[in-house]
Amino acid sequence: MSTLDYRTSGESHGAALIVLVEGMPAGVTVDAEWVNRQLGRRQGGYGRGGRMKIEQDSVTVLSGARHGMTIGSPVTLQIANRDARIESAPPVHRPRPGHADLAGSLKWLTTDCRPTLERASARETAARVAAGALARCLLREFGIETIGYVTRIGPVAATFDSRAPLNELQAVRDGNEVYCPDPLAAQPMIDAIHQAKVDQDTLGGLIEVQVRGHPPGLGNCVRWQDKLDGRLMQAVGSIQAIKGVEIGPGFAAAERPGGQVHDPIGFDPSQVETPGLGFVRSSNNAGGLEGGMTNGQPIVLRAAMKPISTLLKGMESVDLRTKQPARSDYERSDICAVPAASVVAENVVAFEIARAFLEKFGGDTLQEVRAAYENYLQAARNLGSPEV
Ligand code: EPS
Repeated sequence: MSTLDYRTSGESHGAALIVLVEGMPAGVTVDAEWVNRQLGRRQGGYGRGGRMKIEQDSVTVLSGARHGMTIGSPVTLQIANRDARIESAPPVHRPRPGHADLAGSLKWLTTDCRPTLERASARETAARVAAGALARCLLREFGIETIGYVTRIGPVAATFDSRAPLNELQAVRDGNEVYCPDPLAAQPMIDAIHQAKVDQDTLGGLIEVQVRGHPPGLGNCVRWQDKLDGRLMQAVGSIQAIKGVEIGPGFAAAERPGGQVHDPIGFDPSQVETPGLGFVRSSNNAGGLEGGMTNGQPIVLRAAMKPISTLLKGMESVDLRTKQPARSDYERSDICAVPAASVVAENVVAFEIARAFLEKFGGDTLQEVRAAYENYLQAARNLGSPEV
């Protein structure tokens, strides 16, 4: 049994994107339709560019499953690119500020930014969504759910209660084109994206991801590499265009005294069947993580996405061949991809949760994972009782 992990490969205009997932136990249903729904959501959202009209992302399961179930071997998922024209795609000599163009050209010693941008493109996130959605096929077996939504687009912020039941948040989110849990903010967000398009500009925003239904004790305070807060920040911070990640109130907690930040601990025996195992907190400023481990409260994480770096009107740049001033090149792109990024964040967070879950409860088969999980829950509920 290996650690749950994944690797992606593929270029934006290459033949396909591939993701190879290792460490899935045998016996998990591979719900390809569900995975494809996640891919479809990633393609959507108001403000997406022309590419999304060409592609219809869906996975082909190349390995690791039989009769729709995992068999313990690596699962390979392929998403074919319809716009597979990497060999004829034109060179890009005038790097776009904010994109990987300049840094990559200096790294790989080329005046053509094309090879860099082909891999740096956010198209790669389709593969990450497929991996996360596959991981969710496992998490769903244990009632663990993740949700991502948009809380700000440029100047427009959402107002909503993030403690609302997930199905309520999801119903509102899925009812508008910006994946926002505040129905009143959705139209002003759409208007702001439209205005950015008119201005030949782009817009960023904020994303929130929550995890619910998971047990305490995922992650580890022992090795810095295993701390789940750091791992979640890496998973989300590595999504293209994300420039900041915070857990709970994050940076705002630095402004308040401890007595107004830390979440008082209580115990309510009527709640022992809930993920907190009876331990209740009157607030959740820790965002569900203390010491790099889950504490049984919902995980709440936020990320800031900068505006897309390809501007129709271009920006001041330099032609790498001559080093003379030039407007940056234009590549077909999006005006705003914050809704899409919320889908990516929801799924990469799910993958990290599944990895941490299998670190604690892992086995070769789903049956063994379930037994380990139930055994743990029973022991944790008995903690401190006289009969233990
Ligand atoms: C994307 C595919 C890309 C862009 C976008 C995200 O396709 P193309 O470059 O062919 O238009 O729409 O990529 C970027 C925003 C970027 O900066 O690279 C996708 O599938 O998400």
